[in-house]
Amino acid sequence: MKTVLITGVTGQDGANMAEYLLENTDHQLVGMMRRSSNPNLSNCDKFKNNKRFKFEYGDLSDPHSINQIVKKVQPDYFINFAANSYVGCSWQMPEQMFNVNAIGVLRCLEAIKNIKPSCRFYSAGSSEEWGNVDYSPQDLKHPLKPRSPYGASKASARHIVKVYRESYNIFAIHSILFNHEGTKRGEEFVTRKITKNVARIHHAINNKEPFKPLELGNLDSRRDWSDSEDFVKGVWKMLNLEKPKDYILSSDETHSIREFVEKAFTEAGIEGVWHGKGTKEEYSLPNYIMDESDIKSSVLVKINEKFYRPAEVELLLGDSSSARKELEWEPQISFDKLVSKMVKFDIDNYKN
Ligand code: NDP
Ligand code: GDR
Repeated sequence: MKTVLITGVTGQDGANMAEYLLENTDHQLVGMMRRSSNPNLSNCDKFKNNKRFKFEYGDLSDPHSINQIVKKVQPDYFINFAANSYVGCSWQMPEQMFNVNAIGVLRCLEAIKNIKPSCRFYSAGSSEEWGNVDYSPQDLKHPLKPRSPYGASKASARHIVKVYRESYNIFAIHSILFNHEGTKRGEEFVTRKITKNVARIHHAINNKEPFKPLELGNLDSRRDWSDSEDFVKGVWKMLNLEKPKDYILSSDETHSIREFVEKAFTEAGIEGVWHGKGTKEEYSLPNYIMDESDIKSSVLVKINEKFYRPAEVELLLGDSSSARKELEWEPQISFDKLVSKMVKFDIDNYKN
């Protein structure tokens, strides 16, 4: 019986990985969670009481906790999905970003080297490491050009994983993951923010109530979006390779935030029109006016400059051909299906 240690198990990918492994392997799972004043375990509902799963407290910023868990659990696999993963806040807390996302990875590697060197380690890298891209689609030869403290922290993690792999012969991977979403996605990320707000506005329209618009920042950046449930399968394949090798997981398609907005509203049966320019641009219902004095209730989306970033990654588009060929990995959920799944879930689970 093998043991898999998953950090970030309360987040999107950690929870999807736990569900996938409980269903498809007979391994024991240990999920590391942070101490918090009011824990949110909603992503862990399906497995938190499973006999093959248990939680351990730990924090990537605390080397003692990482060492103690590795000593206690003696993991065969260590999947590090823990991070401060929100690019948008990384300018507000750059040092914390580096402490958790970069030095945190170093702490995991040190614990493995000193306590369980045969353990296979996975670290989640990001397309944000490429940032201001030179060419598309991006492959593993693309230079590291991060645009945010988050991207820079992940680029540092990339280097240290490679150093430990080459210096100590540790099975350690830092693959590049492009954006991936789903119904466990945090609400500060643009896709989930959109689908949650589409559900809110859908509810209001159905009940003939006024509604406030969804406020967004840059609508024209482009992302390569996939489903997190597809990605955890690819990560598990990487961890079971004969030799460690980094790969890219991506959909190999790119779409703008604007396209995501349109598709999400259309999915809910709401058709809007764009008008205005720059920060005055709006997406509105052409004919939805509660009464003449309430014309504003027809605005579905407006721009709020507070969601602009100090430096933006304008375009991401991955080349996952190596993963598709060598891992025989292929994403099952298309962009359209992803938007549809998220909108449907948020409408079905809408609470006023
Ligand atoms: P989430 O933000 O959903 O989850 C992050 C997890 O990390 C949460 O469980 C969180 O715990 C935990 N965490 C945060 N800080 C610490 C800490 N100091 N010590 C221990 N745990 C901590 O991220 P995702 O699941 O979306 O992403 C997983 C990984 O993949 C991350 O490393 C992310 O940077 C990377 N990635 C994600 C992409 C995506 O599009 N989703 C794309 C590329 C890379 P808590 O619940 O307590 O906050
Ligand atoms: P990203 O995801 O920065 O790509 O990082 P996010 O969803 O936060 O932003 C995507 C794009 O949307 C634009 N945007 C907004 N973003 C947010 N969050 N909120 C808004 O209101 C808004 N309006 C426009 C952003 O400017 C950006 O261009 C995600 C994370 O999961 C990282 O952890 C991961 O490494 C990368 O994907 C790959």
